[in-house]
Amino acid sequence: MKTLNVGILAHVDAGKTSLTERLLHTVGVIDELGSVDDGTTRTDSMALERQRGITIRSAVVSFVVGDVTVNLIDTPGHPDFIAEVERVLGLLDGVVLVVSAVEGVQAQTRVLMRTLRRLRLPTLIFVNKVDRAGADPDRVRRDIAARLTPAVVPTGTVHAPGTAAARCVPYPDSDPDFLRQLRDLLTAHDDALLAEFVRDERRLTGERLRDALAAQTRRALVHPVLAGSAITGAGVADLIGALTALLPVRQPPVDGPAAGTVFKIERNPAGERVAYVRMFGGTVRLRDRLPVGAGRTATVTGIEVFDRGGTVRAEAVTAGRIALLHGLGDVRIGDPVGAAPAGSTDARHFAPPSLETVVVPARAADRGALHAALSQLAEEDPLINVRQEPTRREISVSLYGEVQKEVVQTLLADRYGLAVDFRETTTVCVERLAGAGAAVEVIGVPPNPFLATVGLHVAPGPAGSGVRFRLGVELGSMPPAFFTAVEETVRETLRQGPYGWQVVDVVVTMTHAGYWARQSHSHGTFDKSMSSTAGDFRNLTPLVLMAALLRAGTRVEEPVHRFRLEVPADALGVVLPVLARLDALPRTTVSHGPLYVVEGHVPAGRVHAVERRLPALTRGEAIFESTFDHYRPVRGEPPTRARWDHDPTDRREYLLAVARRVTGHRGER
Ligand SMILES: Nc1nc2c(ncn2[C@@H]2O[C@H](COP(=O)(O)OP(=O)(O)O)[C@@H](O)[C@H]2O)c(=O)[nH]1
Ligand SMILES: [Mg+2]
Repeated sequence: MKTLNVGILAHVDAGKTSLTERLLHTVGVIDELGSVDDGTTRTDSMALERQRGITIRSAVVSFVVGDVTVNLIDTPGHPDFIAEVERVLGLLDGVVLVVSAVEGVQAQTRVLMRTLRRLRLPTLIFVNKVDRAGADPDRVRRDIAARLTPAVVPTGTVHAPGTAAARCVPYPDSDPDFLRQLRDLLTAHDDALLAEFVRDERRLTGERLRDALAAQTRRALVHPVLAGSAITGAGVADLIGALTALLPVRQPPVDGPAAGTVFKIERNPAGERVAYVRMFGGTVRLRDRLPVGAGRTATVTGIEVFDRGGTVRAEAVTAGRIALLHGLGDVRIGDPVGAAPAGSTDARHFAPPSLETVVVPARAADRGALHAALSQLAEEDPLINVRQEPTRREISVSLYGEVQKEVVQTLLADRYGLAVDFRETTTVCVERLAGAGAAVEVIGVPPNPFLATVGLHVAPGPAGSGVRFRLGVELGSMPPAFFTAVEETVRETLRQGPYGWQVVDVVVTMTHAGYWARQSHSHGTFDKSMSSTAGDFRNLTPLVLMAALLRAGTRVEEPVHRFRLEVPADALGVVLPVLARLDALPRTTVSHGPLYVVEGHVPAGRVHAVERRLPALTRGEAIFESTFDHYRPVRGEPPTRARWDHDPTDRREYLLAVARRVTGHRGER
């Protein structure tokens, strides 16, 4: 069977969940249309999602169009849950980006489109809510071309926008304006098409141009813009047609080795962990025993596939499809199932959480239960990155924002009966290298206490490149397990640089490697005092790396958001000084009739303060949106982060030991 995995992405409230529900209804999977406002949709199934009317976790529903199984993945639009979007991007064949016909392009729309373009993910744009008062599909299309991408083409027209009777009518192939628009856009990306046009204009018929539109959409070169309403259903049948006509439907090989990726973890009511797996190749059958990453294997004890708005038990799941697999044990999001899918990476598309806070149980006796509960929540949402500070035993989590914080609080109360409070939210900084540096410790040369030689060189990498580890020595010069120990320890150590923050965008090269081969006493027992073990490399690597980092020098950088603020014109005078006091720097201020639109940058740590102040200053009429934009060096004394125990060794001891060596009697080398 052919398959198509489509993500529904948008700014919060553009109508993703309503559209998903409407699509299920239109294809006949559900008889009753659920509503976000009544808390009855298929995809907002968590109690909290229904109460709040926002999507927190991605959800999968499935239906069949012709001979194609379509899996739809509804995603959260609130920036606090961007990690959830990130986790599904790698499994999509295409995307429907929803834009409201009333609000138009919003902050998160731009963040998403930038990423979709970078990933070259085929994307249809759906202008939703054409029925709502104030809908202006033409303005929104111009907005899309100006602020998202010029490579767009509307495929129809909207009659009576802004009324319940709004209708969407596709342009016929006989419409000369439509054909001219298609021709201009499509020939810009296809020289063969352009040559055909130059040779004989009449050869570019409506049919020829529609084929070219599909081909270029599948290559993510252009983006058709459709319109409609999730509430009235206008335009939705055309959207369904466009899914299979314009997005890349696939028929992956079902024989060959099974290969899939875990993208979501859930616990069922019995407490059992269930893994959402996107299959990229082969077939997984019930009771198959499969590798599941990190050298472990597991036996599949249950398979459910998505069907008609729910899930059904199945004997097998084949390439292209999504399934719930039972029995995989401790798998984590991102783990492979079977063979690792080709080209899979753990690449980051969006910024990591920029805030953190200490979680305090209402009753001190609940601390153990709280740590266990947060660790379970971290299975679903690994980026909350639960940590416990060793001396005061405080538990801390990383967050994107205040809404996510409330969600964590409510989940702890609802699922685990734990009442918690939060300490003040603080900003998570990063460390970036100021230059290059190197250090080496040689086996058998005091004061190196470990049976290992490790030399490391560190240098700044390009922005966004993360941590890259390279070998500057022969791979055959040591057993592979020792190299693995060094690389894993390098990545672990970089989570806390000299100031305690994650070191980003760094290239680490192993310049020296050495070990003592396994020695035995004459009577045959293993002599540990003369034989290197992986432990020697794990112990020595942080010392060498930290010395190299200190020599290179690191700068602490803080996250900065880009903001967009709409304020009533008469409130601008009181708002601007408050922004200035909160370090929010306006770059442009443009008047739009009765409103001013202010755009600029604000430190992530100040966003919440700005949001809190605005309602009182603007009679509640301000609209403030912000998304992460970049890191910038902190001014003044760099903040040091408390040192946590997520690795077993005491960092401060490392630092002191290393600092002593760097300045020690052996001098620079
Ligand atoms: N009038 C109108 N309202 C809509 C439409 N689509 C969604 N809504 C409303 O917009 C709000 C947000 O919808 P929702 O589906 O939760 O958006 P999401 O955050 O993108 O998932 C809800 O109150 C919906 O009833 C539409 O096409 N027309
Ligand atoms: Mg939603």
